[in-house]
Amino acid sequence: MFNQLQPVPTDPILGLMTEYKADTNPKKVDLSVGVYKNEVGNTPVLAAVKKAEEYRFNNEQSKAYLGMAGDVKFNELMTNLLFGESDAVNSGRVKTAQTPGGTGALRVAAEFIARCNPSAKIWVTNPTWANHISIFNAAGLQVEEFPYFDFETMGLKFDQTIEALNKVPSGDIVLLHACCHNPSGMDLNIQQWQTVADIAKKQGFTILVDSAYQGFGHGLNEDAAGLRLLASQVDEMIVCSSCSKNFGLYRDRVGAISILGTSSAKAEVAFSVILNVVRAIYSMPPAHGADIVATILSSKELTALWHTELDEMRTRINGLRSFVVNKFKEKNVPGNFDFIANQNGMFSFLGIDKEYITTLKNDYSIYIVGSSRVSIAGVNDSNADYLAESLAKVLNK
Ligand code: PLP
Ligand code: TYF
Repeated sequence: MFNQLQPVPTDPILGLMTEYKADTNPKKVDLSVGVYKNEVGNTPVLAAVKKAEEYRFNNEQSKAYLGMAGDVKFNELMTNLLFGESDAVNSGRVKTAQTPGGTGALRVAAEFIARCNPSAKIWVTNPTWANHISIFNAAGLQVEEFPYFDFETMGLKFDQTIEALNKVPSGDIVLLHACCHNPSGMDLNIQQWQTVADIAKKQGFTILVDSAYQGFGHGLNEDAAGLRLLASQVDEMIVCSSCSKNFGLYRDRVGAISILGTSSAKAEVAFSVILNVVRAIYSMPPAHGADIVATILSSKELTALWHTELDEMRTRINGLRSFVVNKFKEKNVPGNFDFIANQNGMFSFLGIDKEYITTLKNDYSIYIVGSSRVSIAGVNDSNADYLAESLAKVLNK
């Protein structure tokens, strides 16, 4: 049965992560996977998480099954974190289910969309996180791209975005990144969110917001402003969220799917379909990580500690953005990289050709995704000179 199988290439980002780990060069630099790193290149467990884990260790009463929606308290707290003070939430139009990570949320969303409309097309930004395409294809849905990032200006091509969205029909889905767009770092401003909301209402398509970096751009509320604007104006939407980055719970697999329905009753029906999808994939999500998030968000003291730690991560990344631009100038890296300082979250494109990226990996042990996407958090005081000098050498050759 297995004999006719052909090997499938690994995920290009996770594959680089493995190659980096195996590299013995002491000067190696990892700018590949989107994992926050501190000044010494580590990804420590947050202190708020450690405290919540200690509390859980001492207070956990049972490991009996939870339901398909997972931890009810977590779901309520995540709804509030995402949607804030909202009429949609207050009127019972939002329902949230805990999922195994943001990826799990997206996979459940894909199956849910296929139940709603098996011929729905999923419109994604060009470019987008490569896994988006795999996830929706895996549910049998067709994925189409709309123009978003402009490699000429290293900014948005919003005129073309509008033009394309004006042709998306009712019954299709438009997938937007809530903030910290992966891979470009270029986000919509609030006027642009409003423009998209107006087009969605006119055309009748449904928006799916992927929120994987809330708190990493400008702040918890600021980073949810676009999705909150939509929730206050559209009839229906889907939100997939991840606690991997903002709670540093990557391997614990914590996320959620939220749906906004036209009424509380309609949302209830849609939610029953979501739970049915969940039942046929994994029955119910793992408890640990969601309990940690719920413990943090229901304690004033732990929430304050988490805010401090999240602010620290965001401030470090934003500081690194200007630091990198200045370092590249100081070391005479050819080209203008000023745009890096104005983008959000973990990622930016360097906009350099693939051959340079291969040389940087093979000759300098500097790991960058083939698209030229760099994860800014991988830069620190100890490797910045080496990175900029190597880049200058390679690009000047
Ligand atoms: N969506 C985007 C845009 C991402 O960058 C990621 C990756 O971290 C995810 C979703 C999924 O996150 P996870 O499954 O690790 O929670
Ligand atoms: O884009 C990234 O680097 C993160 C991490 O299959 C990631 O989103 C990458 C690939 C993947 C899962 C997570």
